Amino acid sequence: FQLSEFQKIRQKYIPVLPHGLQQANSAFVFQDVPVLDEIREKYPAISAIKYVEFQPTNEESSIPPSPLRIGVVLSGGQASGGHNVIMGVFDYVKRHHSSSQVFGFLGGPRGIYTNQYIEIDEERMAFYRNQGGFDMICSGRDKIETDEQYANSLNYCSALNLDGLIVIGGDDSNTNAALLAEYFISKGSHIKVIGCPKTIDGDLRNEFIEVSFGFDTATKTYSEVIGNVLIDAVSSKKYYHFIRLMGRSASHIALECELKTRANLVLIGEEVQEKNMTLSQIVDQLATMIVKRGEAGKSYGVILVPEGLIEFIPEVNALIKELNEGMAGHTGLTEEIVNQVVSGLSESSRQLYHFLPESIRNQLMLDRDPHGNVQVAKIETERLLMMLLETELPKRGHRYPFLPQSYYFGYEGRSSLPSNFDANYCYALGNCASALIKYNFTGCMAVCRGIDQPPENWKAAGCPLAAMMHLERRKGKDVAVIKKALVEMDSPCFKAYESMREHWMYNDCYRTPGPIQFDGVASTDVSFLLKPPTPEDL
Ligand code: FBP
Repeated sequence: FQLSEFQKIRQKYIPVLPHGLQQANSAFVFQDVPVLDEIREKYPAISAIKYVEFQPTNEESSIPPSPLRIGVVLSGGQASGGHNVIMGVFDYVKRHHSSSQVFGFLGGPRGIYTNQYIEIDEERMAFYRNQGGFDMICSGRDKIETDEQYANSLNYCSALNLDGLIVIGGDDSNTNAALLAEYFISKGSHIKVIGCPKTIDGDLRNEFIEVSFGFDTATKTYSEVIGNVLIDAVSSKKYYHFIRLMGRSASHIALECELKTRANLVLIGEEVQEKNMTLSQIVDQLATMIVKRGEAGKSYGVILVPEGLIEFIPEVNALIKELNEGMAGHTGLTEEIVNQVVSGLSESSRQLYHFLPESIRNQLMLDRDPHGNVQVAKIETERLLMMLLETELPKRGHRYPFLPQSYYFGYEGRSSLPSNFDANYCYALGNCASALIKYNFTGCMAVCRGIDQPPENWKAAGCPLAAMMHLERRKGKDVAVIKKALVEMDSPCFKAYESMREHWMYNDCYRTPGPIQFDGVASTDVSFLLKPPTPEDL
């Protein structure tokens, strides 16, 4: 397809590299990082890896450069900046040696074990510079799982004579990268495996990963539209807008959008869990706000609902866990299997299952993704809340109109043109991952630290994937996975919201952030997740 004039302008954007990655040669500082015993036992090779930080150096390398051959794969859901990671890899290896080559595995990890790839040449790369989406090589959610898939992955990467493979993915995909690195080492292969932190969800986050790429662009995209809905709400004064926001589990996206827009209320899944709030308590909170606003002459408002909320409601979570156990091993559920699974539920879960509207019941029964996750993107939690409020409000003698409108903002935020932050960040990650491969590091995630600062000052590093892993129950088994970071109740962002919650509920403090800016002061804005609002900002 043809690019728009604006896409062509963005193609010309030159990302800024951190100092530590600007020179041809690098120096390093190493650091030991703790790994859990249960992970060390299962994956001894990758557990021995150290954290390594790049330092600027002017010293020339004594080794003459030889061409590098690197494979890249995009894994899981789209996130703006994926093409810039590849661009960072491409520019790095070509700078290193003009005969270096980059190969893109097609359609996600499946492309590795089925040997589907393309070589990324100058012309193809030029087209995708600073563009959104993953369409250059596409993505997929397949996991490298079976012995045969592991063996094929190694065979095909070896046949391509790769120096390294870069897995650009979320927590599950990087878990897969870790296992692949362990497997390659155990087979005596010299092929390095490096991960890059991708996911709009913002939950691939820990002391080493400050934010995953795509979060900045996605939250800015959603906030633009939420801001527009807020102004519409206060203009017509007749609708309650329920906006569900993508983010599989953690509520980071919803919280960030709330801080950017100041909608009347955001439900935070983690708080619901922490306070053990039942579905009826959540509806109660919403109904109280709606009644009070109605009495103040306001029969309108905007409520943000994270898509992961449903899994945090204790009784729904218990139901989902039981369904997961019951459904493990089944795909393409028939009516007979559904009945069998439902009859195996505990009394309380069965009651809840039958209480839920049929649409939600069906959505809860959808096939899990290859990593065992419930497809929360398909569960219309906002509609469930609307339906329950339609029953609850009359019970409270609510005398004002309640006209709810529902929205789901999800896919439209994952493939936008990357913000300057994501364009720079991803370019740095691609450079960092390639440099790690060049210097023979494996089993690491490419990371940048201090990323609330200007990009030149970011510190690029490789962090052992094993240090991020723990055991978790998936598809009825305990498996080693990278831990997801949820919204913490004592985090600065949550605290900032909590301090304003009551005020934003009843006073319409709406904000319209407008579209993503690529020039001028607003183009360097970083998310609140990186730079939380101060009391003066609120
Ligand atoms: P990743 O974790 O792979 O980045 O994907 C996250 C996500 O965008 C979630 O926010 C959402 O629930 C899910 O993907 C949707 O999955 P799909 O693209 O398969 O519908």
